[in-house]
Amino acid sequence: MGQETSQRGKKMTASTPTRNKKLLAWVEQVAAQCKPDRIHWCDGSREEYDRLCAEMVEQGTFIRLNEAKRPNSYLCRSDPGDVARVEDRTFICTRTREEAGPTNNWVDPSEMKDRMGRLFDGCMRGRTMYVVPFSMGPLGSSISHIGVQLSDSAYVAVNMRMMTRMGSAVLDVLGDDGDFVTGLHSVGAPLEPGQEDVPWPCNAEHKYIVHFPEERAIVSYGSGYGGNALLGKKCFALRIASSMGRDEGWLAEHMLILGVESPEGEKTYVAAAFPSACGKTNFAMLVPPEGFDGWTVRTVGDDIAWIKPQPDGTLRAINPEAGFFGVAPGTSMKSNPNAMRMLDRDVIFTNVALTDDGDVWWEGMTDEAPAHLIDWQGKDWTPDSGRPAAHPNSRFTASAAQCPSIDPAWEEPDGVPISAFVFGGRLSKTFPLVFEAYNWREGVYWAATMGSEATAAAVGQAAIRRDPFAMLPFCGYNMAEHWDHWLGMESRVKQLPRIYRVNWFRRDEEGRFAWPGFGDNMRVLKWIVDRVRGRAPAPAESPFGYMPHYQDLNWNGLDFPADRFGRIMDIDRGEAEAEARNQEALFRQFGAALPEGIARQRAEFLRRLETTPDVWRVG
Ligand code: O2Y
Ligand code: MN
Repeated sequence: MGQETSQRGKKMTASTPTRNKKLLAWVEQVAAQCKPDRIHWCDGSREEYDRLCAEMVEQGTFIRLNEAKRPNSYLCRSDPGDVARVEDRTFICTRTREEAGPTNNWVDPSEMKDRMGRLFDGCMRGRTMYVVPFSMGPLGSSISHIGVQLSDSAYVAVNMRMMTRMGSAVLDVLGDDGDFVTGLHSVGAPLEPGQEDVPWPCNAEHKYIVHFPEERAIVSYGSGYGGNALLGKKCFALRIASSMGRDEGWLAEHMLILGVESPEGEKTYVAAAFPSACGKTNFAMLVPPEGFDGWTVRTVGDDIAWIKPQPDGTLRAINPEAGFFGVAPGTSMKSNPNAMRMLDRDVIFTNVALTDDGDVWWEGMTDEAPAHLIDWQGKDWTPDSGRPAAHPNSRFTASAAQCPSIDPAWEEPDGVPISAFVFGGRLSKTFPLVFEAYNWREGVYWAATMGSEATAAAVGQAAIRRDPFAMLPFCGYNMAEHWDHWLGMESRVKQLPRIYRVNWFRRDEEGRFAWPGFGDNMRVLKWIVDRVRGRAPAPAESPFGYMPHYQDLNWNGLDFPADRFGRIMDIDRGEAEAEARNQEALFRQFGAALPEGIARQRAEFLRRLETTPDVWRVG
């Protein structure tokens, strides 16, 4: 089990499980600043995990679930004021404001360090500081990178064990001189001597999620929740890693990775990016519908992809994470049977509801809600309470290894070869079910301009909330430069994947979803695979891009006549023009940083629309 030292001004030497000079010096410096009562070096063992969970049960942070129904699983309720990522408190502290770009919050790095210095002084008093060494990506892979998080939260330590490769083995890889990304985290709630702790300590007044990309450093204060506190995820694997990728010629993207296997055993890997609330985890774990005998979809990752150009001209990708921190509400046997089976055991649930027999429940898990629950705030709940039983952002943390659809190559150190990129948003109109960009540059343009409608309430009226590459809150540098980095791949990668846009959320004249979604998305996925494998029939050429004809999709097992297909594929020229004009506001923000290549693609799209009929229909 990991090593613990009591901190009374002691120097750390013999008792530490590493001789890494940078790490020892940093731990000592942080301990002197934050003044924890104890330091615990996490070894990542099962014993350590069980002990920390048992301590959190004792402390009232965790509730152990019914062992017969949900073995080795826990429910945790956060503070009601600490339930999600805090984008307005997230900062990219590059040397200049321009380097962070107009879509990131920026503060001068030295000013931010002064602010953090004041907040972190003594902030771990009365607590244990956990030293959490972790690898993003398989240990020893040339695509992987190491981080160390110092945190005063045991919840963070146990979640990091599931979400990353964590513990002693990482220190072995790090060696005496290896480098790593630093992640300093405090819940910002020091304890006075004798002061009783609360189940979910956090700081109501100050929250800061700060990145120093040039120094490969993360500092997080005041929140214990999700992406604010599990620093390997959004902070490292996206914000810091995107900056590393820009400097080193690779990509850190907010993308799932899945592998489609044909009945003949041919495997095609696809990476896909969607804004939130588009069913990303469901797509990553898709179960093909009836009529797709012999076809399977395997999961490599559900959230983040690190993608590197290879000497052989391909792009290969890894999932840097080792677990899933998925949204619980809406997850059901219908929407995602693989996720439901993954959650049978060894899960940490955060902010879901508790059933009377010690199990969990959330909105959408079953058609009918149980007659009585304890809600995410610990209050009695009945179906007529008029409020959700689980918080809409409630989560499960589960190890990827226990996902039934996990791909056999998910831990392959060299990653998997990516043949297609898929981008999508939640849009009730204008965008068809699927199209393939005419070329790489156009694909980058379609990814840069993606987004979802701001509200579902006013269907057809809502404005598009742009979320370029689904990276708006996650790009560690100027977003316009990110687009340029993608454009630059054209000259650096010989076997460029094709790029697709999909829209599962188009609505019909009555305002209902026009596409069944979930497993039926396989019909679109198979067309994409057929295209990249060169076996799809010649597609139609639309103003957006290449599109399948009705007969190019496999309709086995689904009654979806050609006229319905026509209605989710047709293009209204007026709407398309309005879309192109609307993109101008997005582009204008970036001023001179906007890549020429992106502006040109928009102009070309507008030119194509000049000769488009009022309603373009796939023949
Ligand atoms: O609210 C949080 O802290 C979690 S955010 C999150 C978690 C898992 C996967 N994606 C996301 C996201 O915001 O994209
Ligand atoms: Mn995400």
